[in-house]
Amino acid sequence: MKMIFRWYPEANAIDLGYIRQIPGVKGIAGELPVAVGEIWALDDILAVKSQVEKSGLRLEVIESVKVHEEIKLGRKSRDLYIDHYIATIKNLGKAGIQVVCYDFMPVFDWMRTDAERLLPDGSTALAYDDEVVKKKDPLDGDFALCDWETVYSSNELEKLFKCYESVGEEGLWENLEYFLKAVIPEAEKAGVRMAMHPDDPCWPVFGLPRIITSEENIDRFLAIADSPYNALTFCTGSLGCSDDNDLPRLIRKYASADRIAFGHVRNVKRLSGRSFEESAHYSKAGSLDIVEIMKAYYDAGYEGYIRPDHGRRIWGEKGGAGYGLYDRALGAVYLSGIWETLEKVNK
Ligand code: CS2
Ligand code: MN
Repeated sequence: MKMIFRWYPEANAIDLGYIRQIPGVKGIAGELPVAVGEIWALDDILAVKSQVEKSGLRLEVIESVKVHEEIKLGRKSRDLYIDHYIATIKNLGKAGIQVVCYDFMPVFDWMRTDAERLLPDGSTALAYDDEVVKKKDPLDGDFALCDWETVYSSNELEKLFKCYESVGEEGLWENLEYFLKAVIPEAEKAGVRMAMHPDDPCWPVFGLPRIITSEENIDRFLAIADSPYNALTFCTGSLGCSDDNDLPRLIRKYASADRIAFGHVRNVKRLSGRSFEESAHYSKAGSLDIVEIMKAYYDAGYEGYIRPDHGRRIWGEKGGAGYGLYDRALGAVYLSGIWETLEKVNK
């Protein structure tokens, strides 16, 4: 298992030197500030890579290369954006990148109703309240945490929502298949494993289809291109929003078949109905058994990348919701500690 840490190269980026000080962390999952749909230039990738390497860390994983909405909608211009996507993957391969995390969620990525839910210990975390979502008209905006609100005007959003109505779930599957049939053979040649991130949360939100949500659907996704280059970013926090997903069993199943290229390990506390809040990584803080999760990776002989996922805001830290330094660092060390214990007791 190779422990890494997500890092964004932004103006107030977390100091790479600090990340290097987290015991056990060997590299980062990085990205470039390139607009969705544009080609990532090889020189720009190499520049970030050398910046990371100067700090004593490795850059072998990219999170993420976003898929253009035209591809997910299956519109005419998708071929152009797929060509751009492939060009990016080729450049990443040339730079020695091993894994690319991406997702296929329509319109927006992870969805929460609350960016600063106060937890009993005084920390704050991201939370999702199903009652709020049910009552909400997404076009009213005012969700604490959605990129999509700032990326699209409400007019554009309205049009997008309409378009997805006619695409529906089966249409989204067809568009995914079209994308994978074009991209996976090229990713194979480039030596880059494509690692699909599940939908977060793992159910349709605001009537938009979401398909990477369950064992049945993950099986269907993996069968579209039966190759280790068509793989998963197995995110326990996303799939763990629903207790229908037996995470340790799924990890054993997909890791032993070599279909997990990247693991996101974090905890989530399921509340009533479909509501949940993010918690510390520590098992007792949430609903997931993190030891069983790490044991499943260990037993499957997993040699891929793992990172802690969203953290709470603790110790007065400000900035990036879910992506501060402190709580994610605690998560990384906790996961490495479990792994070290498994190695020792199994010697
Ligand atoms: C998220 C996502 O849960 C997560 O890991 O932070 O934003 C994830 O990086 C994307 O869905 C991948 O495309
Ligand atoms: Mn994740």
